[in-house]
Amino acid sequence: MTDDDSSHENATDPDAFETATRPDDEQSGPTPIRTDGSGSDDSTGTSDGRGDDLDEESKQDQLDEVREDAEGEYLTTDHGVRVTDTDNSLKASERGPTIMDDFHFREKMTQFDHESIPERVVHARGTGAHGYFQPYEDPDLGEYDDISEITKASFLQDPGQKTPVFTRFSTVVGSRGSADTVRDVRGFATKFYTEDGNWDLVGNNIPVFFIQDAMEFPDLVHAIKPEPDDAVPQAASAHDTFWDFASLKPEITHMLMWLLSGRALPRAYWMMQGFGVHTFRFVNDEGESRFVKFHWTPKLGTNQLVWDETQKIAGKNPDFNREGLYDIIDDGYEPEWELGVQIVEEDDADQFDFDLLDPTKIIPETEVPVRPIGKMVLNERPDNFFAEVEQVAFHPGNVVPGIDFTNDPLLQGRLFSYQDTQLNRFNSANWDEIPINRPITERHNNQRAGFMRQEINEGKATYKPNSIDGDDPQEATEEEGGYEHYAERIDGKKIRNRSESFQEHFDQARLFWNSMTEPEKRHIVEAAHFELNKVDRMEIRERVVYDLFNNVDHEFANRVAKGIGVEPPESPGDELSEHDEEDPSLSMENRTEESIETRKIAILLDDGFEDEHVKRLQSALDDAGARTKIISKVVGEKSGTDGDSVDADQNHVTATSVVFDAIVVPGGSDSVDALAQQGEPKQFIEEAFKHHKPIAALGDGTELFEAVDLPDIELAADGELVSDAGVVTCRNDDLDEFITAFVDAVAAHRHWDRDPETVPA
Ligand code: HDD
Repeated sequence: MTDDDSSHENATDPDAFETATRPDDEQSGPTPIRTDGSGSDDSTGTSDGRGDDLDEESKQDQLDEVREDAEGEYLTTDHGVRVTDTDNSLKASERGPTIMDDFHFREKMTQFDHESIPERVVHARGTGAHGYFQPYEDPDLGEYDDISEITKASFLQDPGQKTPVFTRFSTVVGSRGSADTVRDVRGFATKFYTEDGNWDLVGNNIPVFFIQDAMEFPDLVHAIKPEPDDAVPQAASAHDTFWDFASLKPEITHMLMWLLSGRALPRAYWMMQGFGVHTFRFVNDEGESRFVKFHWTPKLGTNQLVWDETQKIAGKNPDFNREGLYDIIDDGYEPEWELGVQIVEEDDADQFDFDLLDPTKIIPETEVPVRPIGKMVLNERPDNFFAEVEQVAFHPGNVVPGIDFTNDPLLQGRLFSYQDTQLNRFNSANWDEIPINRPITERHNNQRAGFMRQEINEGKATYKPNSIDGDDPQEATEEEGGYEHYAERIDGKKIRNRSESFQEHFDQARLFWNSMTEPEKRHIVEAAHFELNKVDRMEIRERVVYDLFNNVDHEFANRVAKGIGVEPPESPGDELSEHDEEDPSLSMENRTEESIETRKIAILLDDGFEDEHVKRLQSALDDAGARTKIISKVVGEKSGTDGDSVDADQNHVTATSVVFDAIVVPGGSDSVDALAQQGEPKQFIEEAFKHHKPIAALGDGTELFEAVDLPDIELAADGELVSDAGVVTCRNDDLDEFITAFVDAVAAHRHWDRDPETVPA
């Protein structure tokens, strides 16, 4: 509660803003915050200007003012002079030297020489899209009736209002040109262009972090980036310096468990969760604060790739996740996430056996449920990658009234680092004027100079107080939308150390391990084998097993040790707490969804396929929102047994099983015979099987499955449909039954109940 409660009394009353006036001058008060970017002198603006005229398109309308379309236009210099020839430099005689008069050459070359900016020191590789956020009509807030009871953030109040957003997804470690499918954390950063200014939720797809204090961030990043002497390896944690650092930092253990799991190999950006990671504060207009954790939950489930597959995709299509996002938006699908919050009363903060300010800890959902409060939809790709995705600049310090910080020492350090890093990237404090970073709300202050200043501020006085310009721009009161920091009481001595409450490091790592299914545990163990076998120094491998993993789970430590040449520890670690708690929300297997929307399905065929099979499959899968591609030896027209034809979209030179979610082989003896003569279709099937993907065959297509190695799988005999561990085969004419079984298998995403160990693909 702030000292002056009365200062909050009008904050939820929209009319309060309409009548908000400067304290000393009833008549000439500042125009209330506007949202249409059209200037403060528009007295026809609706009501208080705080939302009535803000909608999904507001940011796009603003960007339209700077969009440029060259269609049908003349080529000009940067200064607007039309150009007659852009291929030949101006020379003194036909074979003579280029001369200084050639302003077009100099300009073209200078622009080119300067067209790269420093890549982000972390999260360099990414992609982004526009969309909107919309609060839910009736969020399930548990004991609270209304969201205004917990936060005054105005963009969260009205279910009728859509707030424009721009979201950038990224990997962390790799350079700008590195592959998308590496084992890494994914960044999940959203800029909300709210009526109260920009809020940046700069999170990750993993809810905890490696370290507890921002002071350690440069060390962490130096350790995980390519090693300094040879700049190897690119975009990978599997090397000595990272594991050396990790082995000496027990607080990293919880994060390692997530990093070694399928979470670090998301199938798609729209199939991963997002987390604000830190505990933040919600503040209501009574000035009351509650702790909050932010969660993004994807509508299509949280799904992963498998390791062998990711490595192959990195070669076949290094842009897999980037391109995938734009492909589905182009296809008309609008990826969606639910925003949820975990809310903890200030008085309850001490009830947990960990510190809410420790970013290596989650609040288990078994203890505090996630309350859904709204949704985000991404529906528009950028027009220009550089202008939008590269130049978007996030900053956790960008908050709006109703959202505040806590003393999490990692968050506190971030509040400095992001502003600083943007100065390095843009070489100017005016990076906030770049169109993608500008708020929709108006900006008025006395910062009016610096490199690349865009705005032209009128007036003489660039200081406060001033009498020359009527002391404008004015400070706002809290009721007028001014940001008031939560008045947290702080008592204590200045001290450089780590709180006692931050000292327990293994309980939640164990909770994570306990909550995994056996296939998920196997994934973690195999990932640890890969990572640690890449570490040359044996003492580092030993420290990871003995000092970290053996304090999580003894059996886990043993399984890892056996695969990396380390003597398995005889007894559990000294710091192991043998709790057997689980949290089902941690397992990705509990987070798949029924829908097959956006899944990519390959139909393998050749001339002589069963027309009916292909027609029915294409229309059923299309109706369910999946995307099908026909793959054949040669692209172009393929004819069916009944005289119909289809066009093969891709051949085996460019198509590979790893970029598909599922595979189906229709019947038709000529088609199946042709496929059986080729190596690639068989490799397609075996590889998809090895990666636990749904595969299906109809009629004669089943014979192709018989010709490959699918260990312990039952295939359909005459007149049957068999669905065994995601392998669906059918030898009867009931196409409906087959399609239902196949769609179910695709919805399950991956089938872990197979043993593909012996399959060589
Ligand atoms: Fe950070 C970028 C997420 C800790 C310093 N961070 C960056 C991005 C994301 C995160 C998603 C990319 C934003 C974009 O797409 O442009 N960072 C996190 C999360 C953290 C975290 C979830 C822990 C909870 N970061 C963190 C710390 C520091 C930084 C402790 C330094 C004290 N992060 C940066 C940075 C970056 C950045 C160096 C690089 C590019 C940028 O900021 O804009 O300032």
